[in-house]
Parts: sequence; C-alpha cells; structure tokens
Amino acid sequence: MRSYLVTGGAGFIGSNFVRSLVTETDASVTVLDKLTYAGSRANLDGLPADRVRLEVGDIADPAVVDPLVAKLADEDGVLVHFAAESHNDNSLSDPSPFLQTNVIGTFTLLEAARKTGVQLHHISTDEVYGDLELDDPERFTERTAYQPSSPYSSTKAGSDMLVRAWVRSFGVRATISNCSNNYGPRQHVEKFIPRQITNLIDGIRPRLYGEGLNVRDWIHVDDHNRAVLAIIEKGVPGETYLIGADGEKNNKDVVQAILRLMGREVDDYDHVADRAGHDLRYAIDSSRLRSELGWTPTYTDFESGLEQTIGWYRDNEDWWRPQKALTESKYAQAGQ
Ligand code: NAD
Ligand code: TDX
Repeated sequence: MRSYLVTGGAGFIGSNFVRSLVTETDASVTVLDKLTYAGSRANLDGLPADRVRLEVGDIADPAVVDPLVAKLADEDGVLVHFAAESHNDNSLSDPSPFLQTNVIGTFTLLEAARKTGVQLHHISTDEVYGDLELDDPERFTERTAYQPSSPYSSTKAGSDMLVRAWVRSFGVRATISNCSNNYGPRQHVEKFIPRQITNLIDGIRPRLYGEGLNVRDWIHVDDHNRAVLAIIEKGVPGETYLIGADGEKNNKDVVQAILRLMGREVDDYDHVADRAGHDLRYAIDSSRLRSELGWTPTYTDFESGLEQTIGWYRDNEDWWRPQKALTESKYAQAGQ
C-alpha cells in the first residue's frame, strides 16, 4: 500500500486525483489543503475515512509541512503538489496570494523534500510557455522557452524553476508536468466552462471575452490525472512531461457547443470586456508522454466529455450554488 501526500487535494484537479487513487489503487492519502475559496471538504465526500485524511493547513507554513513530509518519508511515500492559486482573472485583481502560495508554498515543499529525500511530483501548466499565433504550426514541447504573460503564469513558471534548481543543486527527486486546460466535474464556477453551464442553468447568457477567438487545448481532468500517475510510477526523476490531448478549440466554438448541448440557440451569447494580456493560443505536443510512458487520452470526443460535465453541474447544484453569486458579482465589477 503506497502513501501519498496530496497538496491542493480539496480543489478541482486534486480531488479528482484523490478519487482516482482511491478507486484504482490501494493507496492511503493525506490531503494538505488550506480550504481557500477554491477548496472544499465536499470535494472529498464519500471517500473512505480509513484511506483519506484531510489536514487543513498552508503549504507555505513549514510548521505544517515539515512533520507531514517527514512522516511521508518514513513511509517511502510520494508528495504530489497540486495546491496553487489557479485563476488568471484573480491574479490580475490581486497578485499577492499567487506569489505567496505558488512561489513560497512550492519553496517550502521543496525544502521539506530536500531534508527528507522524499519523491515529489510538481503539477504545472502550459501557460508558462506564453502563447502561440493562431496559424503557428509549432506546439509547445518540453524544450519550449518559458515566456509567461500573467501574474498567475509567471508564479507557476517561478515554481517550475525552483523545482528544476532543487533537482540540480540538491538532488531532489522531482518530476514536473505541464498540462493544458482541464474540464470536468468539481471545477470552480469562476472558470470558463462551468461559468457558462451554470449561467445557462440560471437563465444568464454565456459571456465571451473579446472576440472569443482565443484557443485553449482542452483535456478531461481524468486524462490529466492518469498521466500524472503514469509519470509518478514510470517517469524519470528530474524530467518534465507535457500533458495534452489534442483538444484545441476556440472559446466561441466551446460556448456554441455548450449552447447546443443545453438546447439553446447557438448565437445566444454576449461579448464582454477582454482579459488584460489575454493569451491567444495554447497547444501541447504530448509525444514524449505518449512514446516514453505509453499514455493516451480516453476522452477523445470533446462533446461527449462536455455533455457528461453539463450533466454533473445539473445534478450537483448544491455543490456550486453557494459560490455562484459572489463569483458573478466579482465579474460584474470587472465588466465581464
Ligand atoms: P483549484 O483552484 O480548483 O484548487 C486549488 C486547491 O489548492 C484548492 O483546494 C485550494 O484550497 C488549495 N490551496 C490554495 N492555496 C493553498 C495553500 N497556500 N496551502 C494549501 N492549499 C492551498 O485549482 P485546480 O484547477 O485544481 O489546479 C490544480 C493545479 O493544477 C494547480 O497547480 C494549477 O496550476 C494546475 N493546472 C490547472 C489547470 C486547469 O485547467 N485547471 C491546467 C494545468 C495545470
Ligand atoms: O467568462 C469567461 N469568458 C471567457 O471568454 C471566462 C471565465 C473565460 N473566458 C476565456 C478566457 C480564456 O481564453 O476562456 C478561456 C479559458 O479561461 P479560464 O477558464 O479562466 O482558463 P485559462 O485562463 O485558460 O487558465 C486555465 O488553464 C490553465 C486554468 O484556470 C489554469 O489554472 C491553468 O493553468
């Protein structure tokens, strides 16, 4: 039985990861999560108490982190680091928590890993590479230079750089993955896809930033998490793997797919103020992950993954309703 310490395991991707670990392996899991606005106990509901324990605390606090990592090292366990401030729009209105959690928090975990020799997997994003032109034939690879655009992506880039330096200077046993945009159950209603689905449930028209031509490379959260597990089990320490499922779509096409699947007219949406510094296009070349670790995505049909996700939000209004009004009032202040 393997032990895992999962930071950010009460958030969107982390909680889906913990669910997969519990259903697909015999792992025992400690979740370390601060329960910010983005994390909740409800995300871990229904999981067996003898295999999943929630420790509420801050990854930037060594008094919390050090004993948990020391215990994990005794069990020869794995530290999987999802915790972050994750939303670009929030990073534009107040960058400070992004520096604290994404940079100082990652530094605190790395220091604990250095002291104990524990195995670490660091979860990151394709946004560290900046953006591509719409007609650029190239996609991001493990060799693309870092060029982050937003406070969020610059702090994620900083955290990746710290991991690389701690690997080289101190021999920390770490791997890194940079994934594209995730969708699926339990994603906060501030994010693009859940915002539009829950707007439509509430009779509000979807909101497209600018012209809606920005492209994101969509992947289902379960495919992301299966790749993370493959990297933990088979990846080479010190290496970086890009995760993506060839899911490029522009935002207008995504909104129109949601409208169609929810039985509305496809032009039933509004254009609102664009995001400052809005990255134009992300696109991942995941050849390395596929050829070296044998990973392939299971959600190859975006519309059926989207339909399943719409069903989840329809069935779980209790989960998202408490966050909806506050989220929309913040967007209203920004003209979005
Ligand atoms: P999320 O915002 O849904 O969840 C983040 C979790 O981290 C929450 O549970 C929150 O309470 C916790 N957290 C925040 N600050 C903390 C702190 N100081 N100490 C302890 N816990 C803290 O985010 P997500 O979308 O699930 O993203 C998870 C990770 O995946 C992040 O590192 C993000 O950069 C990365 N990522 C996300 C995407 C995406 O599309 N969502 C894509 C690629 C990479
Ligand atoms: O209402 C909206 N209308 C709109 O057009 C919202 C909320 C977003 N958008 C656009 C902005 C982006 O082009 O949709 C696209 C996706 O937006 P987000 O869901 O905010 O995601 P993004 O900024 O691309 O970042 C996401 O993917 C990479 C995650 O939030 C990050 O954590 C991850 O690193």
